[in-house]
Amino acid sequence: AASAPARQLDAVVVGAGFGGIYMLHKLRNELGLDAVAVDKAGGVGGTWYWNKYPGALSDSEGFVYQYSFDRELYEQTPWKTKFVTQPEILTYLNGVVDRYRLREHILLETGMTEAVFDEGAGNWTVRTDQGLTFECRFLVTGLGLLSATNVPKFPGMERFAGRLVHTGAWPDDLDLAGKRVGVIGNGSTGNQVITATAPVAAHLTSFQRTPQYSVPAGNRTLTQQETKTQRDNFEATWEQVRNSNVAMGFVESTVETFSVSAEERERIYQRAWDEGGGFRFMFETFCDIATDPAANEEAAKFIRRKIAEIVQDPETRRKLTPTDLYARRPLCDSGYYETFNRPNVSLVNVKENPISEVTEQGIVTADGTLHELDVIVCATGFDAVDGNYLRVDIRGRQNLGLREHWSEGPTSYLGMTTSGFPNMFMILGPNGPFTNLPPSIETQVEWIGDTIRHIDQTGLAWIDPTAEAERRWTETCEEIANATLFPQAASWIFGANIPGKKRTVMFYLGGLKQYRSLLSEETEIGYPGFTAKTTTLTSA
Ligand code: FAD
Ligand code: NA7
Repeated sequence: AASAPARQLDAVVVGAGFGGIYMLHKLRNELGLDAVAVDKAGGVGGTWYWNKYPGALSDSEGFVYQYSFDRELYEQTPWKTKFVTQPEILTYLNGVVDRYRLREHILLETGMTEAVFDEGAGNWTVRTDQGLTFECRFLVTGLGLLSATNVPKFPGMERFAGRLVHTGAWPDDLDLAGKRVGVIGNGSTGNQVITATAPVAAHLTSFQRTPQYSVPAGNRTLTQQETKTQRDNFEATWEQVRNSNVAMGFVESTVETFSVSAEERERIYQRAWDEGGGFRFMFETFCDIATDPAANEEAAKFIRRKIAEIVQDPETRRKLTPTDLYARRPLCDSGYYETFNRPNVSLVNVKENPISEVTEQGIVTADGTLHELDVIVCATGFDAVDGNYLRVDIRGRQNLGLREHWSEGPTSYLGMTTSGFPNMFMILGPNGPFTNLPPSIETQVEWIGDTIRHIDQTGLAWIDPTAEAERRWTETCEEIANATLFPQAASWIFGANIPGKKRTVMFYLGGLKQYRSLLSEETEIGYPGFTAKTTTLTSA
């Protein structure tokens, strides 16, 4: 079919979340390139546009869950509480878009469907579901690592007469007050939805597959003095963040669990429990919870004791108590376990009593019970990291499809590039850092910006990571992951949450400090992991 002529640009950014917004600013306002961003969403904000479910809250503390590239922006950011709510983050990101005059360069409700690299011309041709075509030298994808929703398939789902929603595509018009609500899933998201919804719902049923370890978030209003101190400490904060592992804004512990007495250990756990925060509990208390099974069990036991103290009904307590490793993304909550003491909340263990079907009225479990519901909330997570990449057609050199290239699992060089796909840069691509994300996003956007500048200034047509560099990076990520307990827990961090998905390493667990140093080395040595093509060569 005839289509509109292609629009010529220097760069196309796909996605308008934390990553895409900063990238567009970098390309347009700092590098002076002609660039647009497209997003299939109806607004900017990415994660914070889509996840409008009740209780949606960051689990990074606000003072580090924002950009740091502009001190004035940092000083104006109006976080009121320690952790920040979805509406506040969405407002913030919209403010950023306006501050840097990016809005007119972002095409919303526009999904990229296809991107094809022409080796002779050194160009990407990008097509969208709105019939638009762009030709550009640089393609930057910020498709989101927790963005492609995972909707479970139960027989009869289409028959359900009420509303069936996924937390990552939350509708604007859904009010759960007075409703009979079923929540499938109890990860970070389910934990938040359940806690926020139980007080307003007529009845809430949690359909739980695996019990989770969670500690209090300890969310609270910040005093004026605290806000002032945070702003005054701008430089020290970001210096510390960039030189830490998880980039959460606290100093990670170097103390081994069994190097202190049992009483001291209890005191340290208790202090972390009272202060709040999942990452603090796992990484600020002791240095070996994520690596040493005995240390892990010691921390797990403390949380189990807390669950036993909180949950009144013995059977509910049994179902809520995890027995496996404490080795998923650490959760924190605003009264999750307490919620199960409410008379209007019930808990179904779907491992013992699986969901057999969905009917017009609700969910039927294997024991024959019909749980009558008005709303089914799927808090069932995401096809993480590569999910959105596999939902589009990206073709590199020699017409190689990204889906084929990643048939054994997603790989990259440095979390941002992949061999055979020249001048394509992924923000939070596979095997990028596992941290509080804005500082990693900034690190990547800045490296991508520098690399694009390098390509332009040295007269190159494109650069492409070598297959060898990519293989080595994958091995590095595997080695680091295997030195931790994380691969032993079935979670999205390794692609274990999606039926049929191959379990592979999907993150660089070496920490932000080390990651940044590897990126600097790559640039300083002159991009040894890449092959380059000069503009004078034209043959494909
Ligand atoms: P996203 O914000 O996911 O944006 C990706 C965008 O790409 C989306 O808007 C999507 O519509 C668009 N897109 C995808 N495919 C296409 C396509 N083919 N065409 C056009 N557009 C497309 N991280 C933390 O560090 N701390 C937290 O506390 C935290 N809390 C979270 C809470 C929730 C509920 C979720 C889901 C995630 C959370 N995260 C958190 C992770 C969060 O995703 C990142 O912090 C960050 O927002 C990612 O930004 P991004 O721009 O990379 O991706
Ligand atoms: P998660 O952490 O992947 O949690 C998904 C939850 O849904 C988890 O409890 C799953 O159980 C459950 N689940 C998934 N599929 C099913 C089916 N088919 N039946 C029953 N239960 C199911 O996603 P979240 O959205 O909570 O969090 C993802 C990240 O986003 C989080 O770390 C934050 O950074 C924000 P399982 O444990 O797999 O047995």
